[in-house]
Amino acid sequence: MGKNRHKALGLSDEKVLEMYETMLLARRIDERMWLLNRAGKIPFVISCQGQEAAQVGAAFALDREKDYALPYYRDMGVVLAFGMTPKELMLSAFAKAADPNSGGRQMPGHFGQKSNRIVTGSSPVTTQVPHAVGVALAGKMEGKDLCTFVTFGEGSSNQGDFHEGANFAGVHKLPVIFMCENNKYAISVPIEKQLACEKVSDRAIGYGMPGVTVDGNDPLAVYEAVKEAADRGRAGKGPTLVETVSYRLTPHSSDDDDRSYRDREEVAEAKKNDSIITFAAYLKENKIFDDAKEKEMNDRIMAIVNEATDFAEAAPYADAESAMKYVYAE
Ligand SMILES: Cc1ncc(C[n+]2csc(CCOP(=O)(O)OP(=O)(O)O)c2C)c(N)n1
Ligand SMILES: [Mg+2]
Repeated sequence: MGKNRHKALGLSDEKVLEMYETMLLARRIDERMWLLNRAGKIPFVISCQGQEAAQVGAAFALDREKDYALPYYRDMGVVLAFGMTPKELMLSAFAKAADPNSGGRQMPGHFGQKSNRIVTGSSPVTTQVPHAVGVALAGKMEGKDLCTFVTFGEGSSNQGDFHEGANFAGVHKLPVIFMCENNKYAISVPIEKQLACEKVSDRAIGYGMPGVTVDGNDPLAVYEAVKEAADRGRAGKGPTLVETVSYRLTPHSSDDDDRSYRDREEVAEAKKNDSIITFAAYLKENKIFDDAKEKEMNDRIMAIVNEATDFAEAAPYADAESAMKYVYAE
């Protein structure tokens, strides 16, 4: 992945190690959730696996004190970087009362946390896109120096919400970063049956914004593209479309069996580009990481994952009497 590329981007050794640690934390929490699901302890998992580099690289390029994130269901890397904790994510997986996302009412992956400016989303895919445009418009009207960062899958880029939101943001030059996490599948539908154009980023020209496609397995490439998009947004130059290309390493969700629509060889081939392996190799190549530090990091993360699991499993459910809370005005 090259020599000291992070330094050329203004990223310190500590920063890129923190990036890697956030990616690895997301991966380990996700893996634990699959085990819990298969053990019958949690009902549902929808994975970030294969997209951690894109998610964390992008989040690190934003102002995490000011900017708003409107993530989609795979974005565990984004929400961890924005300040959601492993315990909070596990509370959501176990649908416990203290889950900050929805008090255990929504499916996991419906991220939302006001204190960290993570805007809650809805289950129909892409509804978060016009929301992000609206938040950016409000910020502009109130003279606030903020960008909104919204993500969605490549399948979801066919929804009207994407096109309507992108057009409005382009016309009004709003500081929105549209990031499409292209993982080559929309459930069982492969990319070539989803889009007639070559790249999702080709769509940007229709809305008067730049569109770039970057390697979604390379957190530094994603960092660079999103940083440029954020600078553009803050300078009043309007939105950008960033497409990150990687591969969905798991089935669509814990309720899907991907053996019915893709070859095992294809998945094995994609695993060779897994950013958890390739970015560790980059850090080692640049002498800021080694096998001992890797083991120490992994052990530290596993202790956090174990603690979060036990904490959430023991936490109380919401009272049945509270089921109607937040549904009707009180
Ligand atoms: C409007 C709408 N249509 C269909 C669905 C069912 N659905 C959930 S995820 C998904 C696939 C989305 O694929 P993509 O946008 O590529 O995201 P990925 O899951 O691959 O990250 C579909 C069809 C939905 N949630 N909302
Ligand atoms: Mg997809």
